[in-house]
Amino acid sequence: MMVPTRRLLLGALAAAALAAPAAAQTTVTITHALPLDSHYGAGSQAFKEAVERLTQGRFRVNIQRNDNEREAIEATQIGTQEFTITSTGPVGNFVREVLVLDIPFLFRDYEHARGVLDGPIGQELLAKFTPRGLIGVAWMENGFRNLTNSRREVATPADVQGLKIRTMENQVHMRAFQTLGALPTPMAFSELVPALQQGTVDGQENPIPVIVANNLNQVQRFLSLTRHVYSPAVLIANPAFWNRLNAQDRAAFQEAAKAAVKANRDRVTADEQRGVALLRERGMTVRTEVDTAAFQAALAPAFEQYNRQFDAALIARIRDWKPGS
Ligand code: EAX
Repeated sequence: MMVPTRRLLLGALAAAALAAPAAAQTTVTITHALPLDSHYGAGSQAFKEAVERLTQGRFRVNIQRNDNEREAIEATQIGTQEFTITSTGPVGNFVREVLVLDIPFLFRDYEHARGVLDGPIGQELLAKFTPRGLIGVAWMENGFRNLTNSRREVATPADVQGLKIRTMENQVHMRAFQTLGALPTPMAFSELVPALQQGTVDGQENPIPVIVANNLNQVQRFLSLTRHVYSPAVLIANPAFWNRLNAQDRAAFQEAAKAAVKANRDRVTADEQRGVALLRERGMTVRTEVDTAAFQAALAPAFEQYNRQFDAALIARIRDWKPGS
């Protein structure tokens, strides 16, 4: 029998390679409301890098910006995109149980918030997404929200009275600002800057990472570090896409989600450290000392309402969380 020459062998392999279908590559889309150079962008890029590496390029991640978070959640629900990173602002309209997370002054600091969301409570709340036609993949972070406006410095609840404040499409936030005597106007993030430029609203509230990433210093003069709400974000997936993944690929996407959470939180921490100085450099008047106790006292009627309206036991579990508990 004739021994095949090396050339014949390589020829056969090349033919076989040409015949074998290239490993099919699937492109998945993830959106978020903020630019790539932001705490959401840091998360989505870490997600992209890990998905493409862990699936040997069988999946490619396409990152897009959609600054209407409610629309992005709907698109993920119906499957015109596979993933979105969104604040919990509009999520309560889809998964009511999540609304408790937006109660003002519920979280003491980042350790408290991250500890609760990374623990059993966080998992319990992620599981509430499934019956609503969404997959809650992982808790990410937007940050502690602070008040900005173009009218006056704010240090006490009295300073908020009568201000027209843009809020997210979130009934918990709207009730809080109504209770403080402000005039809350809910709108999508996509409408915020024009509304501030045209004076439709006087102010808005967002974490320092959002104010920095979107140059809100260009349309707002005063920033007060009210830290009145810890704003979680969440990575959501389309159920049909997620359930179609085999176990190995789903594990790869979950691993990538962990990388996204770490990159996102690290960026929030960095932005919090540099934010005040940077925004002062950009011309904002920043008030770091705010009468938090007075804000909490002024919100007492709202807290009573939240306890009646939502799961009071869950609110207490969150409030009483301690490291290691
Ligand atoms: O999630 O709408 C908001 O103010 C959010 O903080 C922003 O879209 C980032």
